[in-house]
Amino acid sequence: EGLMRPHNAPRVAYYHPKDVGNYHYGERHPMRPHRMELTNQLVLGYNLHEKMTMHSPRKATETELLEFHDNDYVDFLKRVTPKNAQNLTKDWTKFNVGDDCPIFHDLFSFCQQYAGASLAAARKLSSNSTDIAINWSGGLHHAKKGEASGFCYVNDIVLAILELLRHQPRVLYIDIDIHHGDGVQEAFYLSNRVLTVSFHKYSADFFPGTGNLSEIGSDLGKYFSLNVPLQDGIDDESYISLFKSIMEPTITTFQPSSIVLQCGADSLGCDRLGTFNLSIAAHGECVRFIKSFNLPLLILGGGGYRQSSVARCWTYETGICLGLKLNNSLPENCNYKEFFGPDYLLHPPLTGKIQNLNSKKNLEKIRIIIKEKLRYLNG
Ligand code: V1S
Ligand code: CA
Ligand code: ZN
Repeated sequence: EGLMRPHNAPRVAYYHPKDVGNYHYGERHPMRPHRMELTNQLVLGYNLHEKMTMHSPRKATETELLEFHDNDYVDFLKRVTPKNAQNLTKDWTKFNVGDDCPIFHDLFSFCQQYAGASLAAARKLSSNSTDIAINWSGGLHHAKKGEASGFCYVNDIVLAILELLRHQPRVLYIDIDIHHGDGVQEAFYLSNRVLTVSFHKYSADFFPGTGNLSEIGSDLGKYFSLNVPLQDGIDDESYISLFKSIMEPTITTFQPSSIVLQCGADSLGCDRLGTFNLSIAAHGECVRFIKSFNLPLLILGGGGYRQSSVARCWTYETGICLGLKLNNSLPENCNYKEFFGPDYLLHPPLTGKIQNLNSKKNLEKIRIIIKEKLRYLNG
């Protein structure tokens, strides 16, 4: 237990699978698990480990993965190696592995590690042994029941939500990764016990191409999927104001028993795949706002393709969870400090902004349409 936890500060449990930073998707691939190691070192550099409980979770078991995933898919992930992959080319199409989701060394262990961490975090919340649980290696929101998608193999978010639903009536899922949280939306599309909300860039040629305003859920789940489609270049002020004005009534109306927040950092400015202009301060403000509802909270990672920005963002957000104000100058003694030059600041000024294609009028239209949908939630 943290030695110096202020009376009003929440209990925070931090899950970092040992070795998760040592996996490699491949030289050309934008996803770098090493960013988790950078994040962890920055968290340690700021001494945040003294103020929360630190956990090295065990790997998820096959049985645990099968709570959501198909047997033949889990079996494939378990068996496939870079060496035998060539003999299994028929399965490549079926399970959607290839360029986006490559077969790399120890792939199955990687999946078990990040999923094991999200499951352990969910169990900690379920047993009311913590107020906030964090797993920056999780948040892989595109994985489907029977196939990989968009750098994601197993869906740790769906598994964690299923674990929460064993003890709780309603879970709210919020996704601020720049990509649509399609795998989580699809898993709970027919359910009124999980409300999913994704903020994302939406256009036909931007991955995964789903997440239109008109996707609202079906059957019992009708109105329990919300989508906030945005265009390039959205700035801090419009994003924060839209986020708050949608999430406040969503939480008040849905009354979740817990919240899962996917904090994909590819919505930050200067991301290698993303095209928004958010600062780390604005990204973090979304976390601060959700935390202010004082509900059991599971915080997950996700995308994020500039390693130094990802580590800064998730360290800052770990500080927000703890209710701490972190010094803008990075700690003196910190491994990998050379990654954070030339400024060595937690909040370096944004350079090279992208033109904001979201008009005030269009954002207002989105806000109104979503608020209208919320009116149907209580029948
Ligand atoms: N945008 C993008 C992008 N870049 C790549 C990529 C680039 C180089 C490689 F060696 C391998 C892959 N793939 C994509 C996207 C997938 C984005 C996934 C985001 C994941 C997340 O942040 O939301 C959560 C962790 N894929 C595509 O755009 C699909 C293609 C259509 C184009 C790229 N090729 C490689 C596959 C087909
Ligand atoms: Ca999203
Ligand atoms: Zn993403």
